[in-house]
Amino acid sequence: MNDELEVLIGNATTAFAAAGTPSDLENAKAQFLGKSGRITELMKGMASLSVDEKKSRGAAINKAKQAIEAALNGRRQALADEELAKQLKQEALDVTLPGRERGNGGLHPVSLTLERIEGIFGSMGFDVAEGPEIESDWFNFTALNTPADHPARSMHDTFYVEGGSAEAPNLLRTHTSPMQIRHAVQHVKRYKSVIEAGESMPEIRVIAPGRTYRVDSDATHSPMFHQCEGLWIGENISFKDLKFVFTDFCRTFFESDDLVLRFRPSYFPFTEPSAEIDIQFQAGPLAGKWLEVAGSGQVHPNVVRNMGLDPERYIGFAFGMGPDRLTMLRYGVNDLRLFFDGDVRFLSQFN
Ligand code: 2NM
Repeated sequence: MNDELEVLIGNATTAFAAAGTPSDLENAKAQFLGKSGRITELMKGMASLSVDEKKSRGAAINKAKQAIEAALNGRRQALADEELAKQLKQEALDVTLPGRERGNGGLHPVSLTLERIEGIFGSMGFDVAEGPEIESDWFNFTALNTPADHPARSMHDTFYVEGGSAEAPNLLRTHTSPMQIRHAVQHVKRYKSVIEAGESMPEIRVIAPGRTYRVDSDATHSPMFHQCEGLWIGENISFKDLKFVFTDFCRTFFESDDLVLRFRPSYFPFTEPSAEIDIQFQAGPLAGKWLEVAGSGQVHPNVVRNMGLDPERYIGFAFGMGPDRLTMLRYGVNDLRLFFDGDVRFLSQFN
């Protein structure tokens, strides 16, 4: 092979090496192996040669062409290898990295409070009654001696829903006391024969925790909130039992043996007499302040009658408290809405 062809091979190899991408390489190829490339030109240049000269010249050009093709293929492979290596590096997966843990989850702070309440009252012999959140006018208001002109009955305060009658539409319960009426009625039905025989019925001792609804929304009120009401009915259950039970509950719930309670006269349609219950911590950030935690009272004779019992024989007390507010007091949370925003950064702090 002559020098001219050696130089051509050298030039092609250099041009291919300079091509950084497959398309650059294809352009460089056209200069040497294309229709009007250097090899084609050399082939055309053989026209004037003799047969013998054509033979040896043709063989030499062919050899050069093969060498250039080999250089081209070598460079193609090198570029492909580079591209693959780059891609592998980019998509590298470190299988030794720790996995993303799903976490264990946990109970909502208000659920923790409800569990606490149920545990404490359970230890005092209270049943837990749960029931419908859509209530009838009878169970939510009428059976609870709530008069027609009571503000709780207004559209402004209560979410009315479809169902019931035009005069007494169904509603989202505004408290859990209707569940206590339901529970008491069931209890009375179960012990019907005992009662009719004039014997003593087992006492009704129940708490009713759950979701309740009122038209109200600010930092301390949510349209959906929780309530837990308590009821104890027997033949000789008095205000002193209420004071003992509720004092014991508060001291256990807040883990504070020197907690002081105050029963302040009040009014509820379903109790007479009625009292607001305030607590006072003797230590800690809330020490000395009177904090309202519940309403209470001796169950009104009309309500006892609506439970199917004779108010001359059966008597007792009831109370109602807000587990949301108890949770705020116990953990020092100052905005009720945090409980219902569903922000895991807040909720995960309680587990
Ligand atoms: C309260 C305050 C006072 C109450 C009354 C009854 C029932 F069913 F016996 F009539 N349940 N809960 C009651 C009494 C609730 O909440 C502030």
